Amino acid sequence: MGANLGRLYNRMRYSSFRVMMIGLAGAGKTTILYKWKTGEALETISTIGFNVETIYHKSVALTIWDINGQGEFYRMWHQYIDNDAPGIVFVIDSTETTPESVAKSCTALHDFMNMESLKDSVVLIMANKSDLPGAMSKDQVAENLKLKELKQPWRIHRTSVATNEGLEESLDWLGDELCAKRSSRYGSYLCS
Ligand code: G3D
Ligand code: MG
Repeated sequence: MGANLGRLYNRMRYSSFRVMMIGLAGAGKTTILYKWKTGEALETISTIGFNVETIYHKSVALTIWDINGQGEFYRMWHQYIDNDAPGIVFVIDSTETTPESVAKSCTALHDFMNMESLKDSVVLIMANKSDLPGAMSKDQVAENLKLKELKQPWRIHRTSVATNEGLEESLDWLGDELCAKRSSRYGSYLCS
């Protein structure tokens, strides 16, 4: 009874969205997810399959699916969409600057975002590990990933789990953008 009431209260208090977090292995997806969840930079192990957590941020509840990007597994990301992925988070390791790595990330992002079922989604790009020497600038990452070719609304943030750079701002943008999209479709009463 108490748990049910708690769930009902949360449903009334927060606007809920499903978010898919993708990116190649080692980019920092799982570390970011648990930093958002716990406030700590926890030690991670390679993700087998996926992790899923709900992050409460201001007036939104983001249920974030952190999907394994190892090897060729990224070709299976689409299997998790289930026709409901209004928010996409793409994480890239900004210290991975070799042409092969950049090209692989770029292809993975665009192949994924070109799917018809994601045409109304919004996409947050996290240029992660900004604390490390040699990390690309935001503009370099935007150019390498050809972000201007994305058809969906997008935003890029330089992020670091070590310094906290961009982590809060990333959630701010994602929450605001998802609320704005939903409000424009169903009416402004849904998000505060
Ligand atoms: P993934 O889930 O995208 O595969 P992980 O990536 O979250 O497992 O992270 C891979 C490695 O990157 C981890 O280190 C993690 O600590 C590190 N990492 C993640 N984000 C950052 C960051 O912002 N800055 C720095 N310096 N490191 C980061 P290990 O050593 O465990 O492989
Ligand atoms: Mg992982």
